[in-house]
Amino acid sequence: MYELFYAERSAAMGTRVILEEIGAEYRLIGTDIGDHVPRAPELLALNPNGWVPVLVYEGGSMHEASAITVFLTGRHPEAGLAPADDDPLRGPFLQWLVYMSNTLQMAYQLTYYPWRFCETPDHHESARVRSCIRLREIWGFIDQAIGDREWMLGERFSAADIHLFMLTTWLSPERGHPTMDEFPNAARVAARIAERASARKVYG
Ligand SMILES: N[C@@H](CCC(=O)N[C@@H](CS)C(=O)NCC(=O)O)C(=O)O
Repeated sequence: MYELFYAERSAAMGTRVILEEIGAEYRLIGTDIGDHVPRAPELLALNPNGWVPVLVYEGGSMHEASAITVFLTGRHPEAGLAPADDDPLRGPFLQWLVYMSNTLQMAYQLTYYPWRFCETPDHHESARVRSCIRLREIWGFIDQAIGDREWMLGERFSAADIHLFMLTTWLSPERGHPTMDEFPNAARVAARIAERASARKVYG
């Protein structure tokens, strides 16, 4: 039985979709990650950064959504969510997971939490504007890489597609983010994930 520190609209929803795809037993631990809200001591004990997802498994715990995905898909290979180590698609699988977490998610962080990156509030607007441009660039790179292929890995569906879908749900027009209409290839992949029973259960 897994436990997942969880909040709506967060990266933890993507982890939950993966748990659903695997068919694993899990329990959600709802936690408040609102701006400037003190974090639950139980969350801070496992992730002093105070963010979700945090996955608790027998004998341990971990944070970082992409790492959790590699961990879970490796533990449950029968779910077919990740290419095996000797599959040539393993490289692109890891590449996209890391790219989404260290590049795409960072651009989102800058728009959602500008005070973490700016010395003074008068720089927040500049950070917001620049990070919206950055979001457009990064989604553009992803869209181009997908091209007319079915999934991020070409013909093979993987947990990377679930991450992509999860990250489309963070786009916020009121923050001036681009919309998925600008990235039809990525939008196509996301739409196919949205149809899956796992995603409907979590996001429905
Ligand atoms: N690098 C982390 C970031 C996760 C993250 O950004 N979580 C957000 C919700 S989507 C969060 O908990 N934000 C609250 C905070 O950063 O204080 C990961 O990939 O798991």
